[in-house]
Amino acid sequence: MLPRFDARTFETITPEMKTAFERDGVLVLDGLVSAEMCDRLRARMAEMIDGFDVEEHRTIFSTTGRNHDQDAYFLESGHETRFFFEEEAFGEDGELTKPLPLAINKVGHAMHDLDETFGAFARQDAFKNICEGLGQANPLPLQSMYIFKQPQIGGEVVCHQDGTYLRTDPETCLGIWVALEDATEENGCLWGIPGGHKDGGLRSAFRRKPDGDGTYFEKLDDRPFAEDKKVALPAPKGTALVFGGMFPHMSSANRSNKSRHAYTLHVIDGAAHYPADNWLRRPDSLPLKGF
Ligand SMILES: O=C(O)CCC(=O)C(=O)O
Repeated sequence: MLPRFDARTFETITPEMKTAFERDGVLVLDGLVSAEMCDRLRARMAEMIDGFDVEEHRTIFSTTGRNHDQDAYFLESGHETRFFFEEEAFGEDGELTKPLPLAINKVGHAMHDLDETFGAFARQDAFKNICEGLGQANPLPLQSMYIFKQPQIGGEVVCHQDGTYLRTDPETCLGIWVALEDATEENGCLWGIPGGHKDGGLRSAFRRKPDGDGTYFEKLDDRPFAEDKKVALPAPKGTALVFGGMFPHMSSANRSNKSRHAYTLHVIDGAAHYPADNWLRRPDSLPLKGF
């Protein structure tokens, strides 16, 4: 059983929290975010979906397999607000099988720098104190995702390390994942491998091609993750799970009738080097900014 910390009155990372984080690779902070803040973010996302143009999106994703437009839609999402669908959201006729708000898999990846409500949520003092308390000298929110894990069609997220996608040298990435509604084994909560962050290094790197146009995975270590050691990380609404870039984690498909909305913020240390072959590149017009 992983320790759970009552974080309703959280101010700073305690020595006990730091010990647990270093040992397990993950920190469970119950009640870190108030129900009101969770609801405010959900309401704002509902408004953003209302303003989303499905037709424009359909044009980009109209052909089977990835094409240049799809790659660009994803690559630009590092400095935009982009909408990605659940794989099972479209029928064979190419039409949505669910109403739009129940068809989107996630929205990412720069809302924390583009939208006032998301910015206020992402830059709450508690998150800054977590990053500093866990050793970051100059925490920089890099990307964020609103993840829906929709009822019945919410897709599986296979076991991965966030350092695969967001690399710094040395490794400094921190993920702060917040349950915006109860996340249980039934509706696809996160799972993780306690201590797995120390089991060898990064398994793979997701890189931008040198010409900037497209991405590829590079295998760095063939050993599989020790998935037999994974544990469920159920998270009541308002709980935050904090994990580093080496922590192997995953979530299963959601076949239940309940959604599992979550918001995750990834923060790097500006004191570390950010290699140019990361997929996420910010243009000069939207530089990273601290808390
Ligand atoms: O919410 C999920 O199911 C996956 C989230 C995740 O892998 C992450 O935030 O790094």
